[in-house]
Amino acid sequence: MKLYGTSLSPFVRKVLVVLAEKGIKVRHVPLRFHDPDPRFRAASPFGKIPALEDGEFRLADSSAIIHYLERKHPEPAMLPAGAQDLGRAIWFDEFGDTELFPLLVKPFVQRVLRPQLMKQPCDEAVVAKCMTEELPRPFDYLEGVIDGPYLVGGAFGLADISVATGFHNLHLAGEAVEPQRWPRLAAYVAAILERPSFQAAIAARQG
Ligand SMILES: N[C@@H](CCC(=O)N[C@@H](CS)C(=O)NCC(=O)O)C(=O)O
Repeated sequence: MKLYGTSLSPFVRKVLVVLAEKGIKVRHVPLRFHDPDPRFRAASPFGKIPALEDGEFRLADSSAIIHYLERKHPEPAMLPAGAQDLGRAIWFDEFGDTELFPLLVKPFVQRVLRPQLMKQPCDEAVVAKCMTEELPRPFDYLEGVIDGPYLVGGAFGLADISVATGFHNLHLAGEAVEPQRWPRLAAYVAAILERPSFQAAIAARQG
């Protein structure tokens, strides 16, 4: 099994965490999005990362890949069994991918990607607006729904992975959740990112 994509991507990190939790051996190819590698492009029609190759089978998209892995390697489960818990886990996955990620990545793009990869200056106004005006709304939401170590069904799973993954990029940009304002969220994120599977995914090759 081969996984394409640098571990700097929060979406690639989601899959790396699931692979580590399930103990699945993988060959990690840490390329960047839009890499011309033909095998990668065959697995990811739009050049996005992550993409998976499992024998002749190819699949793109972190959530699609995780659902595939869950069926193929059910233990330990990353998705809950009950209807309501499953619905909520899929909600948090979607929330992480579409509401949280575009905001958490902004400071990372400005402070890390622009100077290092694009050779462009950081726009600190974008970072300040994100931290003071844009992120507080999803942070308030999360502060209100966190009532234990895990988001859904009393067990670690996809919901936690999708919500927590982008916070590592926020940290790489030198920002973090203010513990005085969002104490539950700050403690939750710290504990999830400390898991061995997350630490292994963070340490995986960046390319
Ligand atoms: N929904 C996709 C999103 C993947 C994605 O947008 N990855 C970024 C890197 S973090 C990418 O490849 N961007 C290139 C592009 O948008 O064309 C997933 O969950 O895998």
